[in-house]
Amino acid sequence: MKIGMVLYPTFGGSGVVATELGMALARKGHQIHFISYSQPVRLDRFMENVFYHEVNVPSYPLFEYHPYETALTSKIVNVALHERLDILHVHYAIPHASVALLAKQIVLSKGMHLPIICTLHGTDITLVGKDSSYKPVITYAINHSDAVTAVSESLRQDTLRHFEVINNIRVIYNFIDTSLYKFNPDECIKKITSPNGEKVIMHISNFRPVKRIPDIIRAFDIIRKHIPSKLVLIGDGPERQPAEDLVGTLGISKDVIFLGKIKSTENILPCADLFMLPSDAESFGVSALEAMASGVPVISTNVGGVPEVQIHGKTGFLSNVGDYADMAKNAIYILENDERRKQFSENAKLRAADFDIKKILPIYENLYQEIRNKQ
Ligand code: GMT
Repeated sequence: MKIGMVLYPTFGGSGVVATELGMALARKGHQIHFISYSQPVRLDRFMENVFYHEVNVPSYPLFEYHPYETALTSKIVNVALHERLDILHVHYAIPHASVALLAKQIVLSKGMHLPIICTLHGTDITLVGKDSSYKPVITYAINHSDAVTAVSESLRQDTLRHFEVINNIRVIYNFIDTSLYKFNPDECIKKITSPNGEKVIMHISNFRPVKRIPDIIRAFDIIRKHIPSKLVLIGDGPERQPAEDLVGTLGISKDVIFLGKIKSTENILPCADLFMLPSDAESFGVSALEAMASGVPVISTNVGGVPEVQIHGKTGFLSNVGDYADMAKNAIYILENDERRKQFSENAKLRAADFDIKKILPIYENLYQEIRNKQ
């Protein structure tokens, strides 16, 4: 099949999932056309069956806001007609879902049918999408897409709660390629971060307020008083500077390492003894799943789709939002006993296998086939 894949190219989870999905489909022989405003971060090598189309937005002094949606629509139309796409799969509703519908209309006026699949990822519904500035458009786009998927049951429920949905929303869970997550002690950053055998607690995100980075730092401040440990923070975003300031105020700078953005995390995650994800909201939590696939237990909040992924008391622990003291207590419980940590690690790896790409990819392929056959 020839599939157009519209996505955000950045480090956000939706872009990562879309890129990995496209690359996995390409490996199976489908032709994938990624469409975005810059090269997706995970699309960093040549691959057979993979094509990338960049959206350029010409500027003009009249435009206070650049008309990205118009340029994206035109790009989709051109790619669809030129490449004869069978299907268009857009990731993250804003603005991709409504843009896709307009592109579909334009393509139809040229005599070609372009079925649209929209995957909802989280903040496009729970934070941004439900804002009245976007809601009517998102509602329309959800109801008029040929198929809509959500990355967890929790996100499906949130969508039904916040929007007047008359379309069917199917849950297709996020996935990872578990074969990538292999432990390689020779490359382990532990040698650098923890020369005296300190435990490594890790977090990876785009450092947005929703991730609650201060809770990680405050929990770590408790943990380090009981267990010699280091905190490794990976990623960048608006909350990084305030986080660095908090680390300074608490006087724990020598134990907290900010590594910035790292493209492929599969080599670094296995160096962690524990992963923390204390978010306010999280429709799925791909980073937690990546940690679990690396055999790293997860300390997280009990929000959104996270409890659909990690199992309380088995693969890690779930706490209430903001209860960093409880997170610290749970972290110490796992870290203080090597045998116990090993058991959590095994459980995490086993659970992650439920979300292996080999299980999820055929579900997407069946959906594409079903929607294509409907025309
Ligand atoms: O929250 C992020 O870090 C980025 C955001 C995105 O849209 O790129 O992530 C959302 O989609 C991911 C992939 O489906 C999910 O794993 C994240 O849980 C979800 N984030 C939130 O719901 C806050």
